[in-house]
Amino acid sequence: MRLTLVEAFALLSFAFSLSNAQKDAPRPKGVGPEFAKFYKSPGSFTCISNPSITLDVSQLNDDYCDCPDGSDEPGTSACSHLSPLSPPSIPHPIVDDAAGTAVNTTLALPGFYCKNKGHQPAYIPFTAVNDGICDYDLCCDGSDEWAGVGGTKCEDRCKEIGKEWRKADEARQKAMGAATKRRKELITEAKRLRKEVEDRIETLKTQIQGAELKVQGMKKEVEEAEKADKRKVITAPKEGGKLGTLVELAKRRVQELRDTLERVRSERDDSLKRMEELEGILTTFKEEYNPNFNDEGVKRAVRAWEDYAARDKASKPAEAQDRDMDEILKSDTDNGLVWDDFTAGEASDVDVLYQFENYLPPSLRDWIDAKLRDLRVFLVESGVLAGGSSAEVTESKAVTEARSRLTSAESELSNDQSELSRHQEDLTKDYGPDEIFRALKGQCVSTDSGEYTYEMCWMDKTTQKPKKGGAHTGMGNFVGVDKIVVDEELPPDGKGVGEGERITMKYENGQHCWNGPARSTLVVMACAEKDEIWKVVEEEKCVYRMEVGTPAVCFGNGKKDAGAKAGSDKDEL
Ligand code: MAN
Repeated sequence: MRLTLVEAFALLSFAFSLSNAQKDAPRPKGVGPEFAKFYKSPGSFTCISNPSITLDVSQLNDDYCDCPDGSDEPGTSACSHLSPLSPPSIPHPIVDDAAGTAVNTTLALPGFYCKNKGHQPAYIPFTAVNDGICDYDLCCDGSDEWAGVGGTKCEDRCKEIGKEWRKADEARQKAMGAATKRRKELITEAKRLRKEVEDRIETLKTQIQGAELKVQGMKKEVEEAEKADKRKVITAPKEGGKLGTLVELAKRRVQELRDTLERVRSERDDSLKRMEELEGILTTFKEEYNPNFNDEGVKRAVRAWEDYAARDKASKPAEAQDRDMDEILKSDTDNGLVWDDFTAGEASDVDVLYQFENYLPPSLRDWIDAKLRDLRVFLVESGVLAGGSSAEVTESKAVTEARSRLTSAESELSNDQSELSRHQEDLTKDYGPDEIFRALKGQCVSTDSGEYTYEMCWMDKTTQKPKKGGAHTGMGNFVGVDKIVVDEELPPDGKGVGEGERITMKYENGQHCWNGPARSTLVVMACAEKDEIWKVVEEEKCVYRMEVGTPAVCFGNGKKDAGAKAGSDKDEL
């Protein structure tokens, strides 16, 4: 569609005049800009939540409540008896006589709108309109007392209040910035800690696989050592017994022979060296003597040497012989002969002789062995035999050592397994939003209150210590993270939990209270620049509530829920 220049101009002028008319139409007293659209139709007004009811414009703000939702009295307290919009905003239906339909009695408007020029606009409850009190905290321009009831005059204080508020707001913003930064740092730290746990889990899994194999190996070693024990039959003499003495003698004799062999070999090697030296001298002598000197003695000596040299040379010791000798000269242990296995902690000679199953074929021996063990256990359990027999006591050193290696491998494995399940469980724990409390876990904050110093350790415990001295009283151990909705007046310094949903930590099962329950603490948190306990109250006997500020719960939007009222000068972080 193409417009002519004149048509376009005409349309533009219409739109301009319309928008100007809308902009210019004065809003009735007490109406906020977001509700202005309901008050535009000239001459009449339709109740906002009850479109079936239309009133004459003169009925607006005439101090008489015509609309069931109070929307005809935005600037007076005439409808202030109706339920406020929020909170609570649960409608209370009643039957509208005229229409016969259900209507609700909840106010359509949030309150009387104070423009508060120079500060922030705000809604004040209708009950406060023209009540003779200047409510500067919400209505700094004093417009809520427009009727001057009883001569009340509220001057406009928005300029100074606004200035002060902006100054405080700047500080709040700064603090909020610092708190948000701190929260980010905590989240980074929490992530790092989580990663550490995850990595440790991976390491432990590998470690456990290795430890399991080790345990299996050690079990085999114990079995082998036990089998070797059984194979020893008579070779297990007791020190001091006949066989033990024999073992001692054999051990000593073997050592003597080894020492002698070593000495003889070294003497042999020395003699061979001397002989080689002499033979060298004589060879030189024979080559260098002068046969022209007719010295019979020399000639005889040379001949004798030639005869000697012509004879079979004394053969050098064969290398193989030397190797054998090296083997013999090795220590007994290196030769696989562990004397201790035959002496220390062994059964008496008689015991060994009576271990008759050792003389039997292996299959029968194992069967009898099992039966005998069962019988022994039965006799010990029935009190016929005393516990701990020579069979146990006389276990070989090799078995004892293998068993102790197995025990320590098993305990290493079980330590790793319990550490693994501890870490796996930790990953499923509730550490709050972004797992932030991981970063704070174990850290503590304390404050003095009344006769006590109170301490709260994140995800750990709460305690109470008398200032005069004396022992700590446990006020509970950490149970879990939770949430509650609170609705509390915020102190002027903002150090309180305020209004809205708040994260909590429960601490239970503290020290038992005389004539009361086990002590418990509910920690309610709100956003603050640093961790601090604001308030401790003993709500009931031994049931405590701590209000705690921490950047861990600063979610960037500030505690809007706590200071959502427009223009509230109680906005906190
Ligand atoms: C101590 C403190 C108090 C508590 C009483 C109960 O004095 O723990 O908080 O109320 O014991 O006997």
